[in-house]
Amino acid sequence: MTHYSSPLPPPSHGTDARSVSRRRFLAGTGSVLGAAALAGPLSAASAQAAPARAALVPGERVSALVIGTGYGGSVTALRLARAGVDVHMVEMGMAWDTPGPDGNIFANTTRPDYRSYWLRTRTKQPLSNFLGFPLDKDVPRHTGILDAEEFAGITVYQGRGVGGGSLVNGGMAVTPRRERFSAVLPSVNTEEMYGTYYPRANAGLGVTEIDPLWWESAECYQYARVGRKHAERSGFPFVFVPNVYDWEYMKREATGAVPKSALTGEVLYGNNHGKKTLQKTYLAQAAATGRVAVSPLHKVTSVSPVASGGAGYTVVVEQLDTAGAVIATKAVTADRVFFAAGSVGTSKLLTRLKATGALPRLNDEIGKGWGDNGNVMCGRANHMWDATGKLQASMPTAGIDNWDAGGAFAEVAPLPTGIETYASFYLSITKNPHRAQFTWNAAANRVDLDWQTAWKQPSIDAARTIFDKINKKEGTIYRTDLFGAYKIWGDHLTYHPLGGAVLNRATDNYGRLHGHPGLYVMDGSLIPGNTSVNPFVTITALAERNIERIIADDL
Ligand code: FAE
Repeated sequence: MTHYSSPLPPPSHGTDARSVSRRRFLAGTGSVLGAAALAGPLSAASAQAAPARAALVPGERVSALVIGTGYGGSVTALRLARAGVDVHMVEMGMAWDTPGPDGNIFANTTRPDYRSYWLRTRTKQPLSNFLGFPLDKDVPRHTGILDAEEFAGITVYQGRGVGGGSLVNGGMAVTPRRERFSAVLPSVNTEEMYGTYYPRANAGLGVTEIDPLWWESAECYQYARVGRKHAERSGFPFVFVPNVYDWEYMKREATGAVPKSALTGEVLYGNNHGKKTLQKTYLAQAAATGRVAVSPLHKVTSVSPVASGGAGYTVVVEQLDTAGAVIATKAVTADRVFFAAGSVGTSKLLTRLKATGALPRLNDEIGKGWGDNGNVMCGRANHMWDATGKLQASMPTAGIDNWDAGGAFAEVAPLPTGIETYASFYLSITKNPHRAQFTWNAAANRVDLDWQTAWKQPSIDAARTIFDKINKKEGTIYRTDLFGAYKIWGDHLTYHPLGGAVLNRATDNYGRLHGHPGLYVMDGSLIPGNTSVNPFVTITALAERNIERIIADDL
């Protein structure tokens, strides 16, 4: 029982010392976080609002223009503002601060509607089928929250709106194991990251660990306990991971004291309560400085040096209506521009701006080094005595770590359908060596990505090192009904796009773009394709590191 008093979940039956130490590497971000770090300056922000909406005025001059309001953009805005710089954030998605006709801001995962997808007329659900039936349905075209952006060989899911990916993601806030970090970002000082920037990021994001006692008995985590039992019976280390969900709120959801969010399956199309998105953390703090404004439904289409040869950049921005039509085109001047449009958004912009001559001095690394973080999904069909539960919390809390032996870290994911499925569902992050490149397709007037579906095979092989063994041990089989008819692997997608403007290649070692002083990259495009775990804590920590240096040296 002594383990219960530690901040880490208790060891379970069959856990050896080795797996306890492995468990600590993820759950043990506690040692990185530390209580002191969590009590840091951002932790009290949760109830505050995101920065005030303020549509850009054509012709205006701004000191710092930040493209995108996800993790990289939010860190950048806050730190610049605290350093006394006025910041304008430009976000192509909506503000997500106004309830719809049902009284909720966000749609439920099981009932997608006009709010759910970015400019699609039919949903494109990551898990497309169930028991042989297709799940997708028609929806009105709207600037909804989840973009399923299709390239030739892969669909890339991304959040759209003020808060970026934090609006739609699972909240899993994972610091990579320290000894794996140099493979992720070889030019970055590990000491500094683990001593300063990871703790700062975890504090800023409001990362905490679930109460292990509650987890052991909560109905909504039965699926995760089944996941643990099967992992450990096959000898795999099972690790708890921190999250940004408010666990006290979840406990109250379970008792019926407050409106349900995670416990009614909300995640992919937004959480109405409980999740500490960037709107409640970094962006709320940025708003509190009084120096940050945000223009939602504004999409940056061009950045180029000012024509007169003077200082700064001309930024062209299209204002959209909620049907996606351009209702105004505005040009403003910015002293500095911070690209934080996400790995795909930033890479697409820079690839096009270099190829079309708007930013001719960008180097040849632009568009390169893109990866899918090795994402691959699968389900297993359990025996009738291993029910995973009708009620499944949408926030994952744990994973199976077979990275060293098999190149896979598998998140034990929820399948919050509201019915008993007897299925265990997993999103694996794998060591996939393939890297794709963005290129400008002048004939089609678009940016292409040369990822090939067949490149997922190393990810499938890595995931199989876990699930073939578990299936053999348990006498179970893979589900073949979740991604199409008789299709085992969800190998057509990623939730974790990374790379395209890689640190110390397309930029210097702090995100300054080569060739054009005053332009910076601050988001997931800096990370070369894989983080070994879920990426947003690393994106946040890297942005914290880079902006500190940029403020000290450039401003
Ligand atoms: P991101 O958060 O994508 O923000 C970029 C922003 O820029 C977006 O709001 C865009 O709308 C906006 N934008 C793009 N282009 C333009 C333009 N031209 N003009 C104006 N605005 C623009 O970038 N990660 C984890 O660590 N844990 C998880 O549990 C997890 N679960 C996920 C679940 C789902 C369904 C998805 C889709 C992602 C998940 N992720 C998770 C990934 C995580 O959300 C992602 O790595 C970060 O959001 C990326 O952060 P960035 O700052 O790079």
